[in-house]
Amino acid sequence: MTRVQTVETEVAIIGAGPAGLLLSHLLAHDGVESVVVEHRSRSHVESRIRAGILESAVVELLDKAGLGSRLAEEGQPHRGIYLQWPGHRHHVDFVELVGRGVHLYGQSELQLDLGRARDAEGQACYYAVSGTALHDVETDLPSVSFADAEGRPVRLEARAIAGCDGKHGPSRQSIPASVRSTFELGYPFAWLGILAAVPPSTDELIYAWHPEGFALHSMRSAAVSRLYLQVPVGTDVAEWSDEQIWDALATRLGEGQTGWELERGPIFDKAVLPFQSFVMAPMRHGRLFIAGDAAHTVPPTGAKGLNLAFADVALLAPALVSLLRDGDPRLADAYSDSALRRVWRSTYFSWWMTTTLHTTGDPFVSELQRTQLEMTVSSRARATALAESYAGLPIGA
Ligand code: FAS
Ligand code: PHB
Repeated sequence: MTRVQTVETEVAIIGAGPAGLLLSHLLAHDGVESVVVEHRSRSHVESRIRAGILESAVVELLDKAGLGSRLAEEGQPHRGIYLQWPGHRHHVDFVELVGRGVHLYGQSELQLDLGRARDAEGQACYYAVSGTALHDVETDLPSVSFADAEGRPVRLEARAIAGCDGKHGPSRQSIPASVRSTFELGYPFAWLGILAAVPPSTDELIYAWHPEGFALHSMRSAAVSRLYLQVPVGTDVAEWSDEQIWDALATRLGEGQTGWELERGPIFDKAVLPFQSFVMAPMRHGRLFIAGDAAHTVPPTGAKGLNLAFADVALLAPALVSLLRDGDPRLADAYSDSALRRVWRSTYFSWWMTTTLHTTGDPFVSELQRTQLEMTVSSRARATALAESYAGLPIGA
């Protein structure tokens, strides 16, 4: 019978994604120790292609935490976005409207920065674990058990558990069903996303409504474009040849855009990204605190998923420091309500962007969508509301 190795720490963090690693970093800077437990390999976690847009408050948070140097060098500041429909393209200038923009910086780059920062501070992190289970979350001495990469049983004894394990992790289920409320909204479409070795055909993101379906032109660098197109739910990426993808993108982004052409190039990554909106409340039960996709997921149209995860952590870190270092439970008691206020605002904005820009095939809805877009680009008040939500509110607002 293999002896169980017992490890003691203050905070057991489940998940080495952006939420888990940022939380360990912020806790360490305030003298609270943590151990991170991750069930995928480090190379897998760092290779995932995901988000690209960072709100200005998140950029400030990362910079203040000493994580902003590569972001400052390689991240691209964007003033705003283009909203378009056939024959119309309008730039919404967030900086002019609300005094702040966004940064374009791939989540995979951020994951590398976070991993290196944690290495430099000797962060304890178990990768490639299995059988993660949470215990005694309603007591002051909760624990997490798992088998390490070599299959050896480990029990992590802590004073709090942070569930940063994404939408498929075990933390969510560790809040009793009698306590837990879940809210879910499905969408009848998904995105087919590509990475292509071709310079972007635009300086800032283009969100395009088109009768054949939505398209988004984003980017990762001066040499790599990131593009998405609306596809039916359940689409298999193998159904789309590279030529069909480029043809659809060229139509949806280019129709009626005189003098503009979409540059094509070799596609080196493509995947179908499902759409779902999900919120779980509360985001705290006893000594279990949930952050990031473990508590909520939003469709990517509003570029909110990653930003919400960081906003949760920006609230959770000081709450845990106050509770565990200073014995003051007030921020921890307020964490769930404070986090959920921003979660629902971002969920609403993601729903608004998604339902405004994705075609349903219903001509009546198409007229409403086109009108919504026209009103947004022709009314300063409406454009300001969009800018405020997309560029993001101050964290804690
Ligand atoms: P994550 O899911 O990133 O991390 C959770 C971690 O927990 C993972 O590493 C997982 O392996 C680990 N874990 C799970 N179960 C575990 C267990 N039992 N034991 C131990 N560890 C466990 N957001 C945007 O803003 N824009 C986008 O374009 C965008 N595109 C996306 C594309 C895809 C395919 C996906 C899945 C998400 C996308 N998102 C996007 C959202 C995404 O960026 C998330 O919001 C962000 O990764 C959330 O970070 P975390 O909460 O840390 O969760
Ligand atoms: C991206 O660059 O991956 C991206 C940008 C904006 C979105 C979604 C994804 O709304």
